[in-house]
Amino acid sequence: MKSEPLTQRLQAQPHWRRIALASDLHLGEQAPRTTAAFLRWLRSLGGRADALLLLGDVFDAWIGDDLLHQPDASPEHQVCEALAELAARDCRIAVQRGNRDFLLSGEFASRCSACLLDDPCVLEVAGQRIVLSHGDALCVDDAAYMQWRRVCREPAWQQAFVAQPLALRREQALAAREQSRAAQAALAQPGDANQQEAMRVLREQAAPWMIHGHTHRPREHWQGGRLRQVLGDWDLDHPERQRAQALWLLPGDGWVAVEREDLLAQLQAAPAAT
Ligand SMILES: [Mn+2]
Repeated sequence: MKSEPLTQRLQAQPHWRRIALASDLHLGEQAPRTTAAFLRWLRSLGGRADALLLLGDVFDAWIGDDLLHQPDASPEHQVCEALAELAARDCRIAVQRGNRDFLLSGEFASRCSACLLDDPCVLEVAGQRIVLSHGDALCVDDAAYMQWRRVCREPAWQQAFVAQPLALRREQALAAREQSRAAQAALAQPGDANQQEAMRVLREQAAPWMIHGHTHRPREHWQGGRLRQVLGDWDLDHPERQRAQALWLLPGDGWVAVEREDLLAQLQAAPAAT
């Protein structure tokens, strides 16, 4: 597995007027409705978005780019295809890796004409510096997770993992998901981002504004003139917790407007077939 150059600084083009952001879609075979809804949303963005920034956990699991070598119509293939189609309609696509799809790599990126964002990455738009992050690295209070994160981001660990047969990797990914579900269920309150850590990253990046996902707690946190804005996750597969939202950055002349868009009604109303 070759390591890919990651984008650390994303410079918005001067003509960009509408930038869409989303994260934590957790797409895959286990989420057919969410996947179909996301595909519909991607198709609706052509001509409406100048850029699409996906801040991690687009896929519920990603066991290696070579799964794209399989001749099938898997959700992964469909998403890549839809992203490539959107890119062909003049929408710049940037994808950051999350804690579920941290193995997204160069082949995925070139298949869908996307660039891969480092974490953190700084978006420069209309004179503003905005830190983009998945958000798992901010959960520093979870020592066990932070330890696992260090291990699985090691190139040697990743090379050994992807060297295994696909079927075996699938099993391991499933087991890891079950394990993480059990660990989450055992907690009174699932882990959240650490506010002090977020402020430290903002100071380090000389930026007043951060956008991240991962925690599934969409809201705005203000502290000392700095803003931490959290994206929501998507889920249209469980009737009791339907949700789908995007954040829009609307750059003007030296300023940026922000809009949260609830997509649920629009995506539920559309026919289920893609
Ligand atoms: Mn995550």
